[in-house]
Order: sequence, then structure tokens, then C-alpha cells
Amino acid sequence: MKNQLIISSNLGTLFLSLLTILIALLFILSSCSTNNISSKGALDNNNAERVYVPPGEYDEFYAFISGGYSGQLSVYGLPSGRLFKIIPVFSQDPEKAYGYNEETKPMFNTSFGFVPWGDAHHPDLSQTNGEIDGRWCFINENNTPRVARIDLKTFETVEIIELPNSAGNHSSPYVTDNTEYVVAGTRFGVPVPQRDMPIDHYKGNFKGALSFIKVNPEDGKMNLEFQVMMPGFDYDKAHPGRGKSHGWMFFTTYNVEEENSLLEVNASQRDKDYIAAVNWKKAEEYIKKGKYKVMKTNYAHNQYDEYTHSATSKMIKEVKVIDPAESPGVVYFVPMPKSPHGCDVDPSGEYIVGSGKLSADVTVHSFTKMINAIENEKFDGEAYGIPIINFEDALAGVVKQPGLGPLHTEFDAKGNAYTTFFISSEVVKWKLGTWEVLDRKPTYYSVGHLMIPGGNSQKPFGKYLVAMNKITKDRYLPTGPELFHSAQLYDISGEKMELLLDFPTIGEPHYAAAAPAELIQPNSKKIYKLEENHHPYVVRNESEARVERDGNEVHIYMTTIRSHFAPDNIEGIKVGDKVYFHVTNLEQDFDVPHGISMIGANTSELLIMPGQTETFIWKPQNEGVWPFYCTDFCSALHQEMQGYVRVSSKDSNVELKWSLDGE
Ligand code: RUQ
Ligand code: CUA
Repeated sequence: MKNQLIISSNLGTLFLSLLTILIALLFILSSCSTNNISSKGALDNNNAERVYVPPGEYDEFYAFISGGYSGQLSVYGLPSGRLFKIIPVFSQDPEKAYGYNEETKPMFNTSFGFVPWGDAHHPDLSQTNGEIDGRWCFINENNTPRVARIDLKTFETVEIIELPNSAGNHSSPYVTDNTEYVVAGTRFGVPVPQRDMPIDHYKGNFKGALSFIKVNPEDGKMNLEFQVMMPGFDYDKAHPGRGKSHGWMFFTTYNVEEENSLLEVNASQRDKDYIAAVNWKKAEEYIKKGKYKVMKTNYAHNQYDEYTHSATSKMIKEVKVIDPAESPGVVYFVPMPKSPHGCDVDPSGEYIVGSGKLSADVTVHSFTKMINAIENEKFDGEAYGIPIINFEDALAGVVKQPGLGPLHTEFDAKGNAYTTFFISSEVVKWKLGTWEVLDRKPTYYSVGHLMIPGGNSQKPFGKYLVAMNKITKDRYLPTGPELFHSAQLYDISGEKMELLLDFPTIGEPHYAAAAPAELIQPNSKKIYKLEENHHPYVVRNESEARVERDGNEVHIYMTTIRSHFAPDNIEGIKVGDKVYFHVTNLEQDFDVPHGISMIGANTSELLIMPGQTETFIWKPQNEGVWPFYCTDFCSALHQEMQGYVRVSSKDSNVELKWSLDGE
């Protein structure tokens, strides 16, 4: 019995120790697999839940992502990464008739004539007291220098202003704390005014214009207030001062060598380029005192009116110019290593982060130290009459060897900065003030900009970070040689960043901006009220629909309502006529547009929102009876929404008449 007991207790010990080993093994295995899952990012169930917005529910943020060479601006929801809308801005859009219909064509007027394409880089949202206010979104056009304003009530482009004396409008557009200005710097140095001269006379002769566009606080209307005419460096990126540095603008420069060929070598000779610090409050004082030059020029200012549903274009012939050499206190140069790209100011306004593309470190300057140096007039020479501050006198700190090819930095609300590294394909989180690296996560691949909602304002919303990548490679199913770029969503609410989601973007996403939905959603327009429609060719009632001839021009005043056009039978049109379809959508319900297209029209369809009037021109070329139809599936009888135009010979005497159901 005793023996038996001993044996069984021995067995018990063995069993216990086996159990311990098993539990330990299970533990090791399970911790291994958690590691595996979290390093796989979006494969984590938990991560999937964090971006999942159930059907019928709304996203937390609106994100406005630039369309790059598509010239447009896209609207996404975060965290889902769902695409809500593509807002046409600088390029014609046959889907919405933007730039094709008669009403919006003037939006593309420039000093070069009709320019129907643009390269859009940087969206930036309007602010009040350094916080995003959800009223307007501004975006630059790089190629034919322009800045557009999008109204976030209608999500339509309502204004485009051209920038004279500029070329490659890249350090643009950046919004100051109270949207006093939208600031836009030229990338290329050019002769100002433009003239015929040898290219290699660049040095000392070319100029770089920094444009200060004043924004009307009531309605957002833009006005080019003045330009600061800088030396012909390349002005790459910019950032307004925030809080304590409000009143200043900071621009990164490269090619201070002022080379005109093989810049990849020749513009990298100097160890340091500059941050140009521009005191725009000071510049305003010079303007007020009349201390500026008026330069003859020519640029377009185009505005879209929500009530006439039409755009107008005006050419402006003058601009006020400030010469920094003759206006002490307006501009200072602060050295910054190695061809800096991004220029970013933290939410407190104290730190100016410059990312030298060829530098191993990220250099941060202190606004307070810069001001001290200016007050003590402690300078290290000058360039073209602009004082240069000693590098060390402005230096706040250096983030040591954080990665390769630093480009852009944004901030959270907890004193952290996040910088993208193009060459080493990663986002690196570091601490302001101590400059220590806290975390790094790979991006797929070659990240350019990043965006944290509110991350360039005084009030970042934290939570998410979107990295916008230049190379997609193996992230999606291949679609031939061209792949959409990838954006990646990270959760930054914890100590470590977590990759949650990949999603494709349109064109090339350079920069983006985002705002909490509650700042925008309640103001979003649902319909245009018919009684507020002041389009010159509006018809508010089917009984007013008609056709009028004026020589060989024919104007059709047409209406649409579910599910017919009025009129839908038109006769007496002749070959060689110029037929205007002015179409008013009589619907007063949310989300009931009608479309219209005419066979052989050399333009696009129209897509007309409730209460709106739009126009396209059709030039009938052959006799016959030609149909038109509604292009938007608007009702159960959408397919019945159609009509005919009878076209007779040039010299025919078929009478002009129109009808709906024979009336
Ligand atoms: S750029 S990837 Cu056009 Cu803003 Cu830096
Ligand atoms: Cu109207 Cu389909």
C-alpha cells in the first residue's frame, strides 16, 4: 500500500511537470504566433476590426488626398480607406462635365489660354486659431502655377487663381493660422519679367517669387496681395509659423548654387542650403506704407458662382512686389544641410524641421533662437542683401541617423514627430526636444509625404497617420505596367505605430489633409434650391421649356425630372447649326442627378445636380433623327428617359418646333 502510494505520487509529480512543460510550450507558441500576426499588420483580426466601418455607418475622418498628375483631389473616409468622391480641380472631367460644359470652361483660363490639365500636389485646409475649421480646401497646381479653392459645403472647385512670375508652383499652398493667407512659392527660378535671355546667365539674374494670397474670411475669395521677389533659388516646400511663430513663413530652398544644368550634381555642391524665413507681418507693414513696386503682369482669376452655376474669368494686370534687399526685416536665411525637401513646423510653433534629402540626420531649428539672433543682429554674412543667420545660432537639435532620405514630418498632440524616409522606406517616430528615435515602421514602398489629421496645425487629432508611397510593386494584383499608388494607414494612438490598412489612391498622392467628419458633414449641401438658381438660361418649370433660334444658334431651354426631358421631340434643327442644350434639373431631392448626352457631341455628357443648370454645345453634322438620353440611372423608368432631335438640310424650311407628349 505504502509502495503504491509512493509510485502514484511519483506519477503525480511526473504528470505535473509534463503539464508545466506543456503550458510553457503553449505559451511560447502562442506568443510566437502573436508576434507573427502583429508583424503582418493588416492580417491581424483586431487590426481589420479597427478599420472596419459597418455598412450604413460613417467614417470618423474625411481625408483629402491629392491626385498628383491626374490634376484632381480625391475624398476618402478614414479609417476605412473608402473612396467617396473625386473632385475635379485642374483637369477636365468627362464624368461630371467639369471643364467640358460651358459653365465651367472659364475655370481653365490662364495667361497661356485654356489649360485643361494640371499637376496637383498639396491640399491644405482652412484654419481658425491654428485649428482646422472645415470650410475650404486649397490645392496647388505645379505646372502652370495656380491655386484652387474647393468649397467643403458643395465639394466643388469654386475658384482658381493663377500666379504670375512663378514656374513650378511647388512650395504651395500653405494656410496660415487664421487663413489670413494662402502662401505659394515658386520652385524654379526664372527671368522676372519673362524675357529672351541666355539660360547660362541664370546666376544672379533669375528670380523666385513667393506669393501671398489673401483670403476673405467671410466667403474665402482669394486675392493675390503681394509677392516677395527672392533670389533665383528653388523654393521646395513651405510651412507657416504656428502659435508663437505666427506671422512667419518658412521655405526650404535648394540649388542655392543657382545652377541651370545637371542639378543632381551641380545643385549638391554646397554643404548647406537655406531655410528662408519670411516675416509676412513685416511685409504687410511695407505694403501699408506704400513701400512696394507695382509690376505689370498678366494672370487669370477664375470664380465659380454657386447661384448662377457658372464661372467667370478675369485677367489681372498688376502685382505688388516687395524686394527683400530693400525691405529690411522681411527675409532671413537659416542654413540647412544638404538640399532640404520638407519644411515643417511643430504645433507649438517653436521647431522648424528641415529634411536634407542627402543628409544623414534630421536638423531642427528653434524659432526662439532664430529671433534672438535677429534681435542681436548676429549674422554670418548675407546673400543678395538678405542676412544669413549662423547655423549653430538657430539650431535646436539633431535627430541622429534616423533613416535614409528624409522627406516630410508631421506631428501628433503628444510632442512627437513622424518623419518619412524615402530611401529606407519607413516612417520614424521621434521626440521633440530630446530628438530620440522612439519607433520605426516600414512603408511599402518609398514613402513621400505622410499625413496626420490636423498634423500640420496647432491641433493635431493624432490617432491615424497616412503614408503615401511612390512605389506599389507587389502590394496589389498587377494591372499591367501601371499600378495605382498605395496609401497606408497606421494607428499612432499607442507607443508603437501599427500598420492597419493599404488602399489605392488616384494619380500620385503627394500630400493630403484630413478633418474630423463632424466639422464638414453637417454643412454638406444636399440640393441647389431652384428658386435660388440664377443661371441666365434656367427654366424653373416645365411649361417654360422652349427652343429659340437666333441665326444659326439654337438655344434649347430644357428640363429634367423623373423620368423625362421637356421637350423631348425637337424639329427644325439644321445641319451647320450650333445647338445649345441648357438643361435644368428640376428635382429637389438629395442624390437625384440626371445626365444627358447627345450622339456625336464633341464634348462630354452633363451630370446635373438637383436644382442646377448646365450647358453643352452640339453641332449636328448630318441630316436625320438623332436621339439623346439620360446617362444616370435615376429611376425605374430611367431607360425611358430619352428624346429625339430632327436635323434637316441647311436650306430646309422645316419649322422650328418642340414638344413633350405632343403638347
Ligand atoms: S512633394 S514627396 Cu510634391 Cu510635396 Cu514631397
Ligand atoms: Cu434621368 Cu436617368
